[in-house]
Amino acid sequence: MALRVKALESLLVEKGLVDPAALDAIVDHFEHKVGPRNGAKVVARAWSDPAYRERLREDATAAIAELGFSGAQGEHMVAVENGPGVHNLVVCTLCSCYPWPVLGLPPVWYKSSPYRSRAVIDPRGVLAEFGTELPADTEIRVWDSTAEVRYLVIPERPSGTDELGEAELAALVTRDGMIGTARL
Ligand SMILES: [Co+2]
Repeated sequence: MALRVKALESLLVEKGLVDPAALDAIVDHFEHKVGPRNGAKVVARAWSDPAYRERLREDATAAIAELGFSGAQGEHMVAVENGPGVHNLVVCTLCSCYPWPVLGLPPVWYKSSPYRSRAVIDPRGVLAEFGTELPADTEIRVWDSTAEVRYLVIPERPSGTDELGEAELAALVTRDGMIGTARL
């Protein structure tokens, strides 16, 4: 696949249809500017500001847009909150729907057929394979993303972080924590 992509890119550049610098800029944009750091800021704000958390519950699309994150693949956002005894996991069983404005591009495994099918059939087993062992009495809620609705998991705020500011809190939030395959 990597070779095919490279061959296609070379051809497009050779024919003058794309500018390699523009391609680099697009990849950089999704990897570094639209990556999961955006979602981490949303989570950190939700942990720090109860009024924001309430707005996130009521209308996640609008609350996320307050921080400047909106656009394609993020038009209808729902925030799902982990808490004592509840863990949320996001999948797209049909394809690879994913909240681009807050998480960037999906990881390869998110698009794989084993993840897409097994996250629904055996979420606890899938989580264990990610190294996420949940207590037996924790309820696991699996959310199936669609072209209509995209989900962002709000992980539990780690203990011992009372003194941290938003930027420091955001640094603790991982991409997999916001998909739900990991805990923080
Ligand atoms: Co999909």
